[in-house]
Amino acid sequence: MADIKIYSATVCPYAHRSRLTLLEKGVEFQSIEIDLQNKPEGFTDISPYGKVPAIKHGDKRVWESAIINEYLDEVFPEPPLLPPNAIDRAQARIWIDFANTWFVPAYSNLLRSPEGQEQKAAEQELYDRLQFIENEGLAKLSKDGPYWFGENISLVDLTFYPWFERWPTIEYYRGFYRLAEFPRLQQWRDAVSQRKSVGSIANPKEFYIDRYARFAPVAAK
Ligand SMILES: N[C@@H](CCC(=O)N[C@@H](CS)C(=O)NCC(=O)O)C(=O)O
Repeated sequence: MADIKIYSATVCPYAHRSRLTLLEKGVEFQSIEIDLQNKPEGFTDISPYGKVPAIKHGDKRVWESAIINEYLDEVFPEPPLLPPNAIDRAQARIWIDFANTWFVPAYSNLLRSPEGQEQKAAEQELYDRLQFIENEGLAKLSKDGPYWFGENISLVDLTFYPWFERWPTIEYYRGFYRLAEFPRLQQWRDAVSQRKSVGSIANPKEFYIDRYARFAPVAAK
């Protein structure tokens, strides 16, 4: 049995990515829920940045979700979650980087913007990112398959999906319903949501709406 422990928080989309990767690999693992408001003593011995996710594999430690996912893909090669050739793997890493440096900040900015010009700018920013995914990503790479790279699920799907499971937060708190304008993205989200791995740890939208209230400030009166 693989001796894997993942230090996680149910609310955290980054930890969600790495739990999905473990589930897709079919590896047995132990998930340890960390209370991020009250981290256990010594947590930085396991996760030097003090964040989730982090994993322990035997006595080895890995942290940072994107790095954890690539590590898991290397040490548990079946089923592979990166494409077989170098150019497609490069594309996959570009999209994982896009998720971290362009998409997630846009989602967070909108959630954190209660009103006014700042909120309008954040809406536009998120809209632009969705449009880029639709036209530059899914339209060019998915072909007729359900996933980012067509027929086979990959780390790119697992990297983005947690924010789409949390999408009701952006609708509820910011009235942003514009995902409806992107048919490929919606089909992609539906396909990924049907995965056994995803279903096995999915939370209802009420869970996220409740837990994300603290990240979505209301306008001052
Ligand atoms: N770049 C990190 C981000 C992880 C992250 O921000 N985790 C948050 C929870 S979603 C966390 O642990 N926050 C606790 C803290 O910063 O003290 C990754 O990809 O793993």
